[in-house]
Amino acid sequence: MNGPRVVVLTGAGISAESGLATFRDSGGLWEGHDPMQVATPEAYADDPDLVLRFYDERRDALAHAVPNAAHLALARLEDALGDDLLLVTQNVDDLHERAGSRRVHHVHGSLRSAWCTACDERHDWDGPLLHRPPCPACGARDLRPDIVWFGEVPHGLPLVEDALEECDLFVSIGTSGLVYPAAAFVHWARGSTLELNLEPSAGATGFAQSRQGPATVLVPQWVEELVGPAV
Ligand code: BJW
Repeated sequence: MNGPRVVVLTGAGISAESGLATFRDSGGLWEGHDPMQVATPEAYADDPDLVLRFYDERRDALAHAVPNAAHLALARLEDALGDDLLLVTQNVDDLHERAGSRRVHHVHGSLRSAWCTACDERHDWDGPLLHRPPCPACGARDLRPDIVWFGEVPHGLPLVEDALEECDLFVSIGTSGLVYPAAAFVHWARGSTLELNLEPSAGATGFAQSRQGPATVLVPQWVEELVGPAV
């Protein structure tokens, strides 16, 4: 491909119109929870039932959600750009994949995966974890959500860093810009930068351009500008 090399970062805002709660907006996932009580390894050690129930409920909600126009537009962008697009998501849902994106890089893990802390195997997982099911590989009852919590290292950062250093354009969609290292990607990007968000994020001033509105409107518009109308 000879198109522009594009890195797209998505956050909870892109899935909001699919009915999945964001983290920090009013009515968000953490309104009734202290993040430090559910999204740290320490929280899990202190009260595993609380943490497992929180993620079981979200896995259940995900089963009833469907991709929206923003996810579909990014899948179309991949069809047009091929390997010149790297789609990086902080989201632990699978709505990009279900929209048709094939190369999705989940830096914060996946709700539909369980990680056995006894044998270190990861397993596709759609059911609950609260009842401590055995690991399909080793039988230990030590499966935890395969999620990157605060204080843990996000997945695959070298690949993202390389892509950002070589990209022509970095686009951040539906993320508050409050969680690192993703919040710093805009500063690692070599090329032009664009934010698409409901409102200016905490990092908005770091972008060359910032557009405000719902992802289901802004993302299809931007994809059409870049690769033309859907046929
Ligand atoms: C719409 C919309 C619509 C709504 N259309 N838009 C200082 C500097 C650097 C780092 C740190 C620091 N202090 C502490 C740290 C470390 C820490 C951190 O960032 N803490 C902050 C609180 C400051 N980071 C870490 O610990 C990370 N690890 C790490 O740094 O390791 C060290 C290391 C790094 C590199 C190399 C080697 C070592 C790990 C972070 C893990 C984050 N995990 C979570 C929770 C687990 C997953 C889960 O439960 O699902 O991931 S936190 C939570 O926030 C979740 C999200 O992925 C993440 C980002 O949230 P997001 O997506 O931005 O959602 P919201 O709700 O905040 O925002 C939604 C946005 O959408 C809003 O702006 C809305 O306006 C918008 N929106 N509807 C468009 N319809």
